Amino acid sequence: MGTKFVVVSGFLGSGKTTFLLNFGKELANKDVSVGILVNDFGEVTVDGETLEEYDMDATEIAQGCVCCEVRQSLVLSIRDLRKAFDPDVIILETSGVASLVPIFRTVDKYVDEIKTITLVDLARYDEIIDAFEVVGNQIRAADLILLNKKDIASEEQIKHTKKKVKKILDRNKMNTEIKEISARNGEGTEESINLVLEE
Ligand SMILES: Nc1nc2c(ncn2[C@@H]2O[C@H](COP(=O)(O)OP(=O)(O)O)[C@@H](O)[C@H]2O)c(=O)[nH]1
Ligand SMILES: [Mg+2]
Repeated sequence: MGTKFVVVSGFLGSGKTTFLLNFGKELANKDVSVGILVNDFGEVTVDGETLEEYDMDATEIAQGCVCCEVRQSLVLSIRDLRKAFDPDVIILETSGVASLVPIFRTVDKYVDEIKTITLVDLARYDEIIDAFEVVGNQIRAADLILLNKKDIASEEQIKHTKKKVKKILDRNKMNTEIKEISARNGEGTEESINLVLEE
C-alpha cells in the first residue's frame, strides 16, 4: 500500500493528541506502520517512549503553523519519514487553528491519499464555533467527525452540538459520518481505521 496521510484536526484542547495516540497504537497492532507529525502544543504531549513501543516515530514541527509559514518543513518532515521507514500511514496533528486546504495542497503530491478526521469538543462547542470560523472549515473538510468528550458532556450538550454540526453539513449538502466518542476511553479508533484502510 502507498502512503496514506491522515490529518487530525480540531480546535485546541478538543482531544487530538489523546485520540491520535490511541489511533496510532491500534494501527500498529494491525501491523500498519505509522509516522506521526505534530504541529500543536496541547496539554497531552506525544511521549517518545509510548511511540517507540509501538514502532511509531514522531516529529514535532515547531515554530509556526503548517498551514502557512512552515509548509516547507511539513514537506521535509514527510520526506524524512519516508526515507527513514516509509510508513504506511502518516498522521498529522494540526495546530488547533490550522486551515486545512493549504495543508492538502502542500501534501498532495507526496502522498497517495489524504483523509481528514475532525474532533469537536462537545463540552465547549458553542463558545468555540461562534468565535472561530476555522472550526466550520474543519467540519466541512472532514471525512469523519468525532464529537469528543461524551463522558463529560450532558445529553443536552450532545444533542445541541450534533444539531449544529449537522446544520453546517446540510448547508453544504454533505453527509459526513458523525460519531460521539470519548477519546480518553479509546473510542473512535475503529471508525478511523475503517476510513483509512478502506480501499
Ligand atoms: N473528559 C475527557 N477529557 C478528554 C477526552 N479527550 C481528551 N481529553 C482531555 O482534554 C484535554 C486536551 O486534550 P488533548 O489531547 O491535549 O487535545 P488537543 O489540544 O486537541 O491535542 C486533556 O486534558 C485531555 O486529557 C475525553 O474523551 N474525555
Ligand atoms: Mg495536541
